[in-house]
Amino acid sequence: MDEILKLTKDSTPENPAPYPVLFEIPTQLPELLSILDPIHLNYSRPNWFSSKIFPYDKFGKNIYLFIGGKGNQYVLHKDIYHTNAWITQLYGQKKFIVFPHGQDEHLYPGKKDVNSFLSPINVLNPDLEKYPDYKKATPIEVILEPGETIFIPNGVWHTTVGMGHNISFIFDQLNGSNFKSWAKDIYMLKKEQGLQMKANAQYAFALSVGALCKIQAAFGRKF
Ligand SMILES: O=C(O)CCC(=O)C(=O)O
Ligand SMILES: [Fe+2]
Repeated sequence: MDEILKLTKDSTPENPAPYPVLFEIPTQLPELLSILDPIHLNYSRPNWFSSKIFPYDKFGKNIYLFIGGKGNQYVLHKDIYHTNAWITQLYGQKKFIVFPHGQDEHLYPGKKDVNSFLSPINVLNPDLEKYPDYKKATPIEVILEPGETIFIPNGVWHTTVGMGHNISFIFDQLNGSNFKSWAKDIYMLKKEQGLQMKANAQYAFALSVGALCKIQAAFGRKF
């Protein structure tokens, strides 16, 4: 941790630290969990991922600590599995560049599989000869300050740029609003890799856990 904090503190746009440096909090930094209680911070409910039936680090259920520095840049992407993301800035500033829905054709996503969630465009220096339609894209930029949270709805393209040394707390959300897209991704990602049996098994898992969460919610469980 000391080494990572030093590397990210010394990061410059010309010589950026490796990014992202991330920790899966429940497994790698469990001592933080008592400080981050409740995880949902009272603003992100219901979240079916709060159920133990979903394993960590699978199917989009993540609770991360991200550490970055000045000039660190994330890839332009939309979150895999159509999860919603809640990102809270704990320390330092990070710029978010977000593309409201309906701009996919300006962002040149990959054709299939995981690549369809990734764009080749460097938003700080777009290659307009190669990607001319990017000119039509209309991003929104916002600098997240310590103590602020940004909500990235599922399917929204986004990326980040570190303004200086910074730490963020990130978790994903699944509920009735994105369940169908989540289940479809769980199926399609395996199918497009040619793993039909695995796709079927994962889809069966997705439908069962979705049905279970809906039933439990009907019986009053607060996710
Ligand atoms: O905080 C960042 O740099 C980006 C995080 C993000 O978009 C993600 O984890 O999906
Ligand atoms: Fe993301």
